[in-house]
Amino acid sequence: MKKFKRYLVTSALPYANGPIHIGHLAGVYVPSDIYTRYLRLKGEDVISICGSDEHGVPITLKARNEGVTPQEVVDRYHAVNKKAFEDFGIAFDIYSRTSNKIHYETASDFFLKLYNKGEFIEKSSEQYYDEEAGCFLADRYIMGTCPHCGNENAYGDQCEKCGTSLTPSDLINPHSTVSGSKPVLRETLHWYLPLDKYESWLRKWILEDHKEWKTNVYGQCKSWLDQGLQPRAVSRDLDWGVPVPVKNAAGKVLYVWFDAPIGYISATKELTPQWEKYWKDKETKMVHFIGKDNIVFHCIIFPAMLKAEGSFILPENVPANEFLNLENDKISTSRNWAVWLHEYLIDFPGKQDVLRYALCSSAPETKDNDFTWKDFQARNNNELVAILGNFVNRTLVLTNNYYDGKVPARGKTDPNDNSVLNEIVRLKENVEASLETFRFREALKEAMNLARLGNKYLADAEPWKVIKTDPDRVKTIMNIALQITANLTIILEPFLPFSMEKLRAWLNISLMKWNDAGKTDLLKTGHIINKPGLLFEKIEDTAITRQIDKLLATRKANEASATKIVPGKETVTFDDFTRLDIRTATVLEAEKVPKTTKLLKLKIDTGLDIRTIVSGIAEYFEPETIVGKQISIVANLESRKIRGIESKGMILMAEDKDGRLVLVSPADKVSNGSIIK
Ligand code: B3M
Ligand code: ZN
Repeated sequence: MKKFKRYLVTSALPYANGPIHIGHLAGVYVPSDIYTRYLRLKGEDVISICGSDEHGVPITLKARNEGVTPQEVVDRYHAVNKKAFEDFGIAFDIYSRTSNKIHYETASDFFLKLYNKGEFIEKSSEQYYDEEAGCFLADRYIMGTCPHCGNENAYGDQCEKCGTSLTPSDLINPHSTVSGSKPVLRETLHWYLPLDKYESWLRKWILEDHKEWKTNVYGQCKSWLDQGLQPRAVSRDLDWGVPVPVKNAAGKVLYVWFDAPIGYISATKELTPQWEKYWKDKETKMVHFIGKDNIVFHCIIFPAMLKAEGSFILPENVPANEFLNLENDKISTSRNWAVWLHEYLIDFPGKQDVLRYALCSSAPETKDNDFTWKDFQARNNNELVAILGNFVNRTLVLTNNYYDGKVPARGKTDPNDNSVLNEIVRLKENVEASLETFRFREALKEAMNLARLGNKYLADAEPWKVIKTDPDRVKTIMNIALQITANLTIILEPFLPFSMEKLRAWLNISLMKWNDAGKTDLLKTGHIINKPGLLFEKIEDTAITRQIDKLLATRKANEASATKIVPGKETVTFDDFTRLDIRTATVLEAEKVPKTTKLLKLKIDTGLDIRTIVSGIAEYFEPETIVGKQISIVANLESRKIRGIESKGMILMAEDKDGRLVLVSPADKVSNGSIIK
């Protein structure tokens, strides 16, 4: 493996238009934090970069919906998200933002450099324009009917009902969400990065030189490349963003996906005057932590930008994760189907590590994965409490009880002791190998195996029994248990930073180096430890039930708002209405139409005559229950043949929002043939 002089770790810049949830944490920020903490422990020169992505249409949309400025939106969520990361120990060296002056300068300069090198194609095209609001419309600002499923609320870029991706010209009856008016096509000038020019270089760089990338990442890149790359616009007609820094570009800003990754560079500049060594020296290993929806931007577009610019290094790896689901359902901000970090901390104060642990244990590393509250509880109770907490507690309590907290000397060791001591090194190496290859679940499992080892060692050695017969032997046992505990404070530190800080305080030691792990004399004989508290507490069923109930309530609320009332129809004249002959009638006979599931053949008394009507209500009524009922009919509807039966008129039904049909009957019995008016 190539040795690097320093590391630059970036984590996707979250949009500052909403709070952070567990999906973000599991997919991007917990892994990047584990990796960074590990490198810091190794004493590497590493910086971890993140910040708010404050541009893009979702932010302007949110601002518009709330009637505030985009700046107010991003100020709010930048503060909220910065705090959430701090609260969860996601230890970035900087959490910057793309509305900073330094970012505007950096992004403008980057664009200008490419512009001056002639790297862009300038091209006019027709785009939708809102004449009433006087602005071009981003795809998201246009709504209309989906040509595939008829959803009347499809967006210009996607129909969220059937999932089809669209362009605005696909929409039937497009309208602007800004003014409601019908948009018109207008000529507009934009700058395009000719990705096709970089295709063969990208093919080699990714498909040949980076075969080690995760298969989900490699596969997505391959499929993009195999489809062939097209020039891509890097500017937009919008009034929120970094202005395009050339003449004739009034009202145009850099496309958010052009400026956002440059945000990594601006943030590094803001962090350190030595930023260039992180970005321009080939001995820096740059790693981008992202979610799967960001792969193309980080593996294809941004590298092409960097390549075009010419002076920057490229990422060595892009360990993107898949998505985390919540209780078997896609996490969704709009449906409030998520566990929000700030809410978690209200319900589980001080339990940041439990969530970090649960999310890392079931991180969506190779495929989408599911977070469930039951699993969260089991991880806590069966692993953190029963294995790690139990082992540490026994070790520290017994040391305090037997030796007043003084580390006893290790005497002669037996073969089992020796194999336990050797195992510490082996496990440390396993954790390391997994971390280096971005297999964080596996790394955590191996790290926990050290606690498992300690727990089993104590359970087998039973010092609490042996103390009565062979107190010298117990000194050796406890010394070994203490060495394991000290090792845990190193190898679990990247995963459980809050708990390991506590544990170090109880052991009365400071943070050691990664390469101290594996040593079996981390605690010297005679070193005094403190009295321990509880590392983890059992999480009771009631706490879990409360969370599940909260989600059930969300689901109910969503279902209620999803079942919409059918929109009102066009106005009709009174004459139109009186042309319908609606009157009361009584069902005399009813039978199923053979070989159909929905149709009933009804004989009814209309007051005018006895006639047959075929009605599609068999799923809702048994024939015998409907006989004798008084109903309402449209008596003058043109007769139709249905399944060979002449049907004269129509029975009036109310269709409930769940699709259920109910007969419309007069409130009191009236004579058949009474006019309904
Ligand atoms: N803000 C997209 C996202 O949060 C975007 C990441 C930018 S990273 C340069 O999914
Ligand atoms: Zn659709």
